[in-house]
Amino acid sequence: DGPSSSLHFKTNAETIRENIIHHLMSFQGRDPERSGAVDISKALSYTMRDLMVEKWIATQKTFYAKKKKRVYYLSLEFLIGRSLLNSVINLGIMDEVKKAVADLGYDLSEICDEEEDAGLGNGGLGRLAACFMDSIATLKIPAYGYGIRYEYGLFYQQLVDGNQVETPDNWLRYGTAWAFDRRVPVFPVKFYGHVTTYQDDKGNYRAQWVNTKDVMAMPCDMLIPGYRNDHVINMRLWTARASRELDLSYFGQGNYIAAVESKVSSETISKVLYPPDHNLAGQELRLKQQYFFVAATFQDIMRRYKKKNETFDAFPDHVAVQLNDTHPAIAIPELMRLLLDEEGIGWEKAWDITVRTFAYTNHTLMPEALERWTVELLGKVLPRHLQIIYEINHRFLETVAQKYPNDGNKLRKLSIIEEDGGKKVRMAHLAIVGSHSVNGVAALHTKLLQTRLFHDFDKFYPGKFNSKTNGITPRRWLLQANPELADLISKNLGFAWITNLDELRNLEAHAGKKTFRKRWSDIKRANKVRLADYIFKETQVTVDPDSMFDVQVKRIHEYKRQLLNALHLIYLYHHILRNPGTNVPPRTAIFAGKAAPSYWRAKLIIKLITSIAEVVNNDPRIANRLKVVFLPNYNVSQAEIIMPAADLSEQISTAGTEASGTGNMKFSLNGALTIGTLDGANIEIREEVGEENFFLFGMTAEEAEYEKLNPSRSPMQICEQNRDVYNIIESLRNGSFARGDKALFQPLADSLLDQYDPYLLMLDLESYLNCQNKVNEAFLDQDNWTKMAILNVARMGKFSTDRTIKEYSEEIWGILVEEEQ
Ligand code: DL6
Repeated sequence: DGPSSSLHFKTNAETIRENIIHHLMSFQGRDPERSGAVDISKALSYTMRDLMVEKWIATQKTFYAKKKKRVYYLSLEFLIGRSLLNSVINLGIMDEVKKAVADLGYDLSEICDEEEDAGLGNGGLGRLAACFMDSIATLKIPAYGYGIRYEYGLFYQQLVDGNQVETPDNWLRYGTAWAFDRRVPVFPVKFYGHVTTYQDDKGNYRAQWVNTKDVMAMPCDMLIPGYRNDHVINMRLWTARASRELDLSYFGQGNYIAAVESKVSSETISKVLYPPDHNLAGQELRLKQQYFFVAATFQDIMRRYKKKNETFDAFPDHVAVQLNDTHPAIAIPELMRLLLDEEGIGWEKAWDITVRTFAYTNHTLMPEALERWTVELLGKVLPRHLQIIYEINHRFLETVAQKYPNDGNKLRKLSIIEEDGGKKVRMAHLAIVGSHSVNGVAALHTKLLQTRLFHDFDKFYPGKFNSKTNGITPRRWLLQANPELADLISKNLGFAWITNLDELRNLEAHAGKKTFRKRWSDIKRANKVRLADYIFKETQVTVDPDSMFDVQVKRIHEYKRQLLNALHLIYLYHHILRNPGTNVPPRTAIFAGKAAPSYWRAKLIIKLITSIAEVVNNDPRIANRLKVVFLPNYNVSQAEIIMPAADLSEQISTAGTEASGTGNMKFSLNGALTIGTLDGANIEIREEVGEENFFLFGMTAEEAEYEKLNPSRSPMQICEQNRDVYNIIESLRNGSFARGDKALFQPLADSLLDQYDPYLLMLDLESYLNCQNKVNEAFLDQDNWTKMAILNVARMGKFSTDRTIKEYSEEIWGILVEEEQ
């Protein structure tokens, strides 16, 4: 843990302390004697940023000097969380910083807790992008992240009478130390207007997009340090600014208020992150956000490219663009527009350059999440792009018709334009046609993309589809979140696992040692005590650290089946009441997660869970053998407390619905055992950890698909055949959990009894209940449970984003990752 080299001040505890004091006084105007944790937190963050700047400048120079190709990772979401502790760890100066902070009278964890989360993402997709940035920096890949600097991140969730209430997440209220707001380069972004043509000096007709309303994009740079490698990469997030401070035309009319209104309206573009996840927002502002960051990013890419190149022939050899879902897919017609209209390149050549530049990652199998913009809206906001999309589609459908003559159905299925029910642009089709690579995020997900959602495309473009199983960064999700466990591992295996997660395999040899298991379970218990304290602080519920911590944390969505988990808790409640002598181990069921504000059914599921908690936690007959907790406002820093403390990880989505999941990996890497279905990356986790160390239940994706069409049993029949199941459903209908209100949870009971439940809860329920019984039995043998937990951790090497990013880099971006010596 020695101090880092090549810094512009020596990083020992004393200089760090001096720098903190310097920042306190010179930038915050605070008296060090009277400063509190908030002030110190900010001053320490600025000190860390100072340390990163020099490395960051040096890193950018290495890109210019030797690396040919750069990667641009375009994402509308980066769910970063906190950065302070991460930067201390990645800079490798933990001991020095701890001492500097202690000399000022504080504990580092207390200082780190003052930082606001940067919640610039909804869930898995945004958090994956943040983990990718860490691995890209650690592997020294010449890449940049590009996105939007939302003024308001994902909403803040409160629980009022057990119901979700949203309030704005004003994370920039007191500024952030991690971002540099820059004045250059600033780029105009055009909207609306119309398209004319003119003849250029070579006599060719060129399109011109005129009479537009422009908004300026200002860059804000966030520094992302690699793990102890002196490498710092850049994430450029754009802020919208009015193109002129005030629109002067209004002044002519003497209308000052209208001038200010017009400024505010331009600047709303980067105001707020859209909260629906797995659902299409469809609003004009969302489309404008997408084009805004894409257009600014491409002006930046072009600026950088043109510094070194005269023509565009080599563009795809210098530029790789990864589209994180279809949110940035408007980049495809945008690059075409720049090449055709601004650079005067012919269509074929421009198209060849475009396709070789782009690669697209799909993150969902939910049909309702696939983006479709109405032709009307797209034509209004981006008229030139609509023309280009039509032309792309026209030429694409010609090639389809060549391959499948006289097959109108094929044309209809593959077309970028959906014709029925009002014309719409299918952004996923545009992304597939305009990219040279399309990847899913786990093996099953990719297979289902190829066989179901995009079957015709897979046939049409053999070899274009490929799989890149997601991962998580071990720096944040083990080293930072679970320092005691990380320490135990490092003491036994050395430090190599931090950048080569496969090294964890060597833990297997320790799983058989009693003293090692004892140390392991002591650490788990300490993490559970920490979570229990946090739960008490947030909810005033006391939980027993010796009970099984059974955790489901993720966005609330029907397909993720928090309701199935709730049904099991009702079963357990009934079971304990009926069998006071039963030897089921005490259990604490912990939930957290946000529901999209307009997703009423998801919100009703939250209400059900909080209502079960109210009944169960206050029933003296239960005598603390079951507790239910819903933690409000799930975010990255809360996840860092939860993951290390879990015994059981609930990964129970209907098979064939969850693209990958990454929470499943975080839990397993922290020594929780999984109860799960054969869905997403669960399948690969089970393959790695061994089926004997995984609690499997439920249908396969094939069976689920078949059951949806040909149900073997109706929910009613299941109720009739199984008394326990009947009692569970009945308690939803008779108001037991709703203070007697029979109507409250009726919609949930109805959905369960509905013949057409797309998520098949009832068909998986018995298998789930049986599997939970096996979990109970297994938990009674604590020593064996610990052995299984150790083996889980030992076999998680595959799920590092270092592996994922290496695959993207070498197989999609064409950049070899240098092995560090
Ligand atoms: O790939 C990251 C993550 C997956 O692990 C989850 O399984 C998947 O649900 C999530 N997808 C989204 C989709 N949003 N949209 N569109 O968040 O991606």
